[in-house]
Amino acid sequence: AAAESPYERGPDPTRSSIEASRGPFAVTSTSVSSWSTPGFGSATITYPTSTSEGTYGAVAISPGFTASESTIAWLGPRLASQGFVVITFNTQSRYDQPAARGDQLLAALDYLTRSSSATIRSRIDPNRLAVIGHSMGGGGTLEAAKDRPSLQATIGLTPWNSDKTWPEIRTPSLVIGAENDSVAPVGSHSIPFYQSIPSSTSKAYLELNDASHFAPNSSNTTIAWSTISWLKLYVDDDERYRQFLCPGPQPSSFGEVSDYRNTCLS
Ligand code: 9J3
Ligand code: ZN
Repeated sequence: AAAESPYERGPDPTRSSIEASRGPFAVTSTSVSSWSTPGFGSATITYPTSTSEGTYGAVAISPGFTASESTIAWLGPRLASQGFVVITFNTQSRYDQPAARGDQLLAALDYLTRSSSATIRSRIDPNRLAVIGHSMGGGGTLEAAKDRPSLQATIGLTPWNSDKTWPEIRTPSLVIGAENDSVAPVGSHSIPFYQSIPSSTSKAYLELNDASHFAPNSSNTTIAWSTISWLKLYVDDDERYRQFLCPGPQPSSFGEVSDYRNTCLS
């Protein structure tokens, strides 16, 4: 086999392991009040208890317009139990626009790597960071990657942004749209975002069949397996997960996915 990434964590994945409600790592969570989080609101940090495999990549997750952390909280333990340190947060204002959400995603990562407890900092590799967001938070992931190209992955969940063109993006980006989204219709949001990212940047577009704008606000197996695989492949350079993304799901009108596109660069 090709040389393995030094950042591989956990056992060899299977379809059932990436779809499971929890991964192989036991996790714990800690709350952070808005008084102690510079540049974003109150937050929850969820991380693997084990240190026996070394450090983990870290992921910040923003909710959407008018929404609270609770709407994306399910992703904290879902992703952390696969071997990531995850911070889910409330934005400073529920009305913050995508650019402000992008800044807050970066502030949350900076908090994790510089100001969180020694227990948490010791688990994080500060060079392997990613951002996820729902709706305007998903639009914020593109803003964050434009501002900080050293990010290793972005994932937009039914992302919304008034800026439709992202030729600046150099960070591997997964765009997850919802077929029946009437708030951020895929034809004017997710698909143009995907298409405008350069073909030299690793990118994928996954469309949730028959789903609405709010599909990412509760546990969703398709979002989970694709997000886990994207983070593993690009944050951990873990090639064991490429099998789930390339060629990826075959769209079916009766299945979980109604469209899937991936440049599948090596
Ligand atoms: O974060 C979102 O759900 C964005 C969609 C939205 O309400 O945009 C209207 C300005
Ligand atoms: Zn459909």
